[in-house]
Amino acid sequence: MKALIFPFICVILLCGVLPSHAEVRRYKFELRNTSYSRLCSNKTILTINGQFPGPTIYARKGDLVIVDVYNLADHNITIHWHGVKLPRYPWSDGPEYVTQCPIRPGTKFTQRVVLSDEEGTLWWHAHSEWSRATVLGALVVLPQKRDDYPFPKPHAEVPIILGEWWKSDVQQVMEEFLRTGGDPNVSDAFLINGQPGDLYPCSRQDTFKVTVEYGKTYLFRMVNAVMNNIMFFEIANHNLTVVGSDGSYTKPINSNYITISPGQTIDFLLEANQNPSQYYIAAKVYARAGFVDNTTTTGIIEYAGNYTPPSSLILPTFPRVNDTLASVTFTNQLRSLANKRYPVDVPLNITDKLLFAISINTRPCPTESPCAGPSDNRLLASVNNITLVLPKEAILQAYYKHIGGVYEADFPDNPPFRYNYTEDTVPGLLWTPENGTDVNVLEYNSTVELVFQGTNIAGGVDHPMHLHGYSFYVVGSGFGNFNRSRDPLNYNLVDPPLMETIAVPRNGWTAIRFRADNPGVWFMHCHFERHVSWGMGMTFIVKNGKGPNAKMLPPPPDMPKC
Ligand SMILES: *[C@@H]1O[C@H](CO)[C@@H](O)[C@H](O)[C@H]1NC(C)=O
Ligand SMILES: *[C@@H]1O[C@H](CO)[C@@H](O)[C@H](O)[C@H]1NC(C)=O
Ligand SMILES: *[C@@H]1O[C@H](CO)[C@@H](O)[C@H](O)[C@H]1NC(C)=O
Ligand SMILES: *[C@@H]1O[C@H](CO)[C@@H](O)[C@H](O)[C@H]1NC(C)=O
Ligand SMILES: *[C@@H]1O[C@H](CO)[C@@H](O)[C@H](O)[C@H]1NC(C)=O
Ligand SMILES: *[C@@H]1O[C@H](CO)[C@@H](O)[C@H](O)[C@H]1NC(C)=O
Ligand SMILES: *[C@@H]1O[C@H](CO)[C@@H](O)[C@H](O)[C@H]1NC(C)=O
Ligand SMILES: *[C@@H]1O[C@H](CO)[C@@H](O)[C@H](O)[C@H]1NC(C)=O
Ligand SMILES: *[C@@H]1O[C@H](CO)[C@@H](O)[C@H](O)[C@H]1NC(C)=O
Ligand SMILES: *[C@@H]1O[C@H](CO)[C@@H](O)[C@H](O)[C@H]1NC(C)=O
Ligand SMILES: *[C@@H]1O[C@H](CO)[C@@H](O)[C@H](O)[C@H]1NC(C)=O
Ligand SMILES: *[C@@H]1O[C@H](CO)[C@@H](O)[C@H](O)[C@H]1NC(C)=O
Ligand SMILES: [Cu+2]
Repeated sequence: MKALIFPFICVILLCGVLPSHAEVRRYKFELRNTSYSRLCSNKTILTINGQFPGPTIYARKGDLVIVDVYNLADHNITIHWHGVKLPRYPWSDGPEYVTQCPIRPGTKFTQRVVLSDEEGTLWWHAHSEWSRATVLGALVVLPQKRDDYPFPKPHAEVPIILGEWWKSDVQQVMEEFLRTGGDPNVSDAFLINGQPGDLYPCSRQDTFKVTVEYGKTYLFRMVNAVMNNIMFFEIANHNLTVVGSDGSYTKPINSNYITISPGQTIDFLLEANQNPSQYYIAAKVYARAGFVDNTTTTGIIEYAGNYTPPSSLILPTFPRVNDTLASVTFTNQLRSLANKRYPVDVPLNITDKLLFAISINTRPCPTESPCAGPSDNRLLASVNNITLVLPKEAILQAYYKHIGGVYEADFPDNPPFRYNYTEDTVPGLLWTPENGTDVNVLEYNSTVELVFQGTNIAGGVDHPMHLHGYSFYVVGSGFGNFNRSRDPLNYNLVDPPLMETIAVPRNGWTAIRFRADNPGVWFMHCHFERHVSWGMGMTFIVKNGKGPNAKMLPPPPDMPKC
């Protein structure tokens, strides 16, 4: 899809926010019911402009992207610009009932996607129930015109979007597990750029293929848009050089596999340096709990030139499905460039020290309802023992217009009760959380250290935690319980990676730091869709600071209403 591009002239609302080199790019998104055939069966899915994956948005660093979102389907929708900070402008951020009411069928919302320091690969996706399964696409932020990449210019760029497919309607999959209290049905396939690949039925002829020339280097921009799984990714016979993640460059990492969390993006270089032939690109799950789709999605790298194609392609050897060490080892290698051109700015003087315990929980089922969770309980999730219940009004509107009764401003800085979070068997008295719509209020410019502490309530799993409105430095991580006197001594304050999604290891912890200099209302949640549906999320309100450039901008006139 072609965007309309025009130079930036101080448009309504955003004067003074955008740099003078910025361009304005305008896209039209139409949400529609679209018929798609995968795995030998047809179904209707929600798409943007009939495309799956949806259209890629291209922009340069600092541009303003305006997207006119028309809802032509019969389902509520919101769109989130994943990894875009939207300085002082949370109105476009998208999470349903946190920053906005849904765009209802037959209505339109014009979203202003204000880019600032992001550079690299980001993405956009629906942020309403489970519709992000099919409503998503890449958002590529190129360097400014006068700038180069901090690595040799690639011959071409290849988007790779990992996805997940259910033969059933995803809305029904969601409604069913929320009704029964159990786990959602396991998906039927993983996808590379919308295609399951050779190893699934009725899929071979549409397998994603990319042609490469021997001796050339390619930039792959990979997004993990999978709903419920961290993925391992490999290309047979080739090593990969990771150069970026989450819209920020990294020191190069040479590796034969990648671990990528849902929500995360990874940019890597591929040098076409093997015998001209065809090779599998492949992805499969990393997971510690059972009940996972253990299948492998594939695409193909096809060297240009004359050769006899192999009769069958060899799959790369993956780490074992439950190989936590392989998963964590890859993620722990990520480092910022931290040089003169790309400096780091890690907060050193911390004003707010937060510890958030993130748990899967259970609650006894009322006798009358079906109950598919463990021992007659339903599954839930929580942050600091609070299961998020979304309000009927958006929190941002309530905050801006001082409407009471929508949320409470008392989200705790620490778990309400200290216990051995990662104990083999956490006492049953601790398993059932409280309901709440609570926000944690941060002063403008406060410097925050947030430690995510995984717990072993109802079984420990990894949690890919995502913060809206900010990137954060990942300064430390480990297994077991975070120790405030010992663990900070091992922090990386020199070149920590700048991320917006980070997988907290199973029964472990991860420490992040950021400066609260983006006033607004910002969601923070696990990017496993089943976990956020169970309530693993909370909201930060960052107050306005002094001076005109430290205050939230006013809402646009067409903000959807509840
Ligand atoms: C799917 O729909 C197409 C077009 O309507 C039709 O040709 C095809 O036979 C259908 N496939 C299945 C498996 O139902
Ligand atoms: C869209 O698809 C859903 C699911 O198949 C169906 O229930 C609904 O009636 C369709 N709506 C329209 C407007 O076609
Ligand atoms: C989920 O799986 C169960 C068992 O295979 C099946 O009976 C049910 O119809 C599935 N639900 C959906 C929404 O596909
Ligand atoms: C990949 O890297 C490993 C070590 O980093 C090296 O041993 C191996 O030979 C490399 N493989 C290729 C195909 O370059
Ligand atoms: C997953 O599949 C691999 C082969 O691809 C097999 O070796 C392994 O045992 C399977 N694991 C589970 C948990 O089913
Ligand atoms: C991983 O799974 C294999 C069998 O598939 C099992 O032998 C092994 O103990 C598991 N590893 C861990 C760390 O659970
Ligand atoms: C740390 O921040 C506090 C609060 O902003 C300030 O009072 C203090 O002077 C700072 N300390 C250093 C060493 O910068
Ligand atoms: C917490 O539980 C783990 C696992 O059972 C155990 O290894 C550890 O020693 C316990 N920690 C404390 C402080 O009791
Ligand atoms: C969570 O809150 C409930 C209700 O107050 C309490 O019973 C439970 O023990 C708490 N759990 C934890 C881990 O704090
Ligand atoms: C918590 O909220 C859910 C969803 O709104 C509701 O169904 C449930 O009854 C509430 N539970 C308690 C204990 O208040
Ligand atoms: C925020 O803190 C930074 C670093 O201490 C300082 O340079 C800046 O002036 C502060 N901004 C405001 C608006 O207080
Ligand atoms: C769509 O959103 C409106 C506004 O919040 C709400 O009243 C309505 O119940 C939603 N519809 C569905 C089907 O969730
Ligand atoms: Cu989670």
